[in-house]
Amino acid sequence: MVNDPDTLTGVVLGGAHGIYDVHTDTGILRSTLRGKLKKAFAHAQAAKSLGKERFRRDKMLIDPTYAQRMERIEKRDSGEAPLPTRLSVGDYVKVRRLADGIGLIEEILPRQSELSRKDTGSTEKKAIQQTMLANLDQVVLVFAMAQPDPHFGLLDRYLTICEAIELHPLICLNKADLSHAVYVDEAIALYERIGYRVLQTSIADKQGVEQLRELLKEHTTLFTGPSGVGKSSLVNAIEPDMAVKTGMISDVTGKGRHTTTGSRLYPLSGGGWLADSAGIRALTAWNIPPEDLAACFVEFRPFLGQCGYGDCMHLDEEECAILDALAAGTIDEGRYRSYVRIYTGEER
Ligand SMILES: Nc1nc2c(ncn2[C@@H]2O[C@H](COP(=O)(O)OP(=O)(O)OP(=O)(O)O)[C@@H](O)[C@H]2O)c(=O)[nH]1
Ligand SMILES: [Mg+2]
Ligand SMILES: [Zn+2]
Repeated sequence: MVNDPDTLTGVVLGGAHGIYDVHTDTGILRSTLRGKLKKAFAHAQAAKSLGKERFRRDKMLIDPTYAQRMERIEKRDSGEAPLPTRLSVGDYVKVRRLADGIGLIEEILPRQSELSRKDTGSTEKKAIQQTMLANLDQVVLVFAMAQPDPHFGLLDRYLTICEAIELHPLICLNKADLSHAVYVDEAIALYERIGYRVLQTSIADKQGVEQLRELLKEHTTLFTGPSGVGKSSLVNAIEPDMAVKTGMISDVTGKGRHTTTGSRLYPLSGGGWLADSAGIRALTAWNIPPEDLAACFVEFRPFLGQCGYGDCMHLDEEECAILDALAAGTIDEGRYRSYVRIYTGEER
């Protein structure tokens, strides 16, 4: 089976109701999970008593791949272990090409990471983790240098989420062609000092666009940031054909573009994937437990464990190593304020 030329490795771009679009080297395959087809197989078995040949012929009229599919399933159905059936956008899969544009997902490959949303039901206890995106490994946090003026408190919020789920963040300050306030330059220096990569880009003069495109290669990246900062403009500059491509994918699924549930991935011509805005909801829905928050501020880390109290929350406790570092100017005041704001649950 490993050498079967019809078995390909692909990436799940999107899906709904048990039908998934899988991107492979030979195009997008509209695919079902093997488990789903098992049900169809059971249905076919039941139909046998009604006259197998007639059922087959009728079925063939509405689905030309039916006979082929059933044959393959019959062959494979003997004594194999069940496969995982929970599939997410971003999953790498083994998919069997059954016909032009049609596939069968046979195996889900191990995930490198997953971004899940805590679905809190009627009771807290029933909260379940729903995976929104698999294998996402990078987030580009886009802000404008001006118009609108950047709000670094919001950037800190995004950064802590990235740190909490170990997603690599890139800070992108767009509209570098516009004149901007001094505090923006100070912030750039600060974020670079604490270890973040800060890109300055502009659509107007294409500054930093090539650099950004390079950084997206071979990654699965989510773009996020406030409205009007130029996220769409950046994506279009990086991938001019993106709009065309998304249109094509919509045709394959036969669905409109305004899907409200689930995320979608878009292939980048340079290699790698871009996650769409549904992933953003998953990201911002993330709640960091208060006791984990300080460690999500990267520059706080060297001081953690050095406070007088083991359970120090670094708010007004005595012998607090974080407050000492703040007083000494080692920790930036604005960043500390962000810590307090997020800790106390203040809106921005
Ligand atoms: N001067 C300047 N304007 C830009 C730049 N990038 C984008 N813009 C403009 O900023 C406005 C907003 O850009 P969008 O790409 O729609 O912003 P967005 O982040 O996708 O906004 P939402 O979709 O609302 O979240 C548009 O008028 C763009 O032309 C830039 O680098 N420099
Ligand atoms: Mg946009
Ligand atoms: Zn402390």
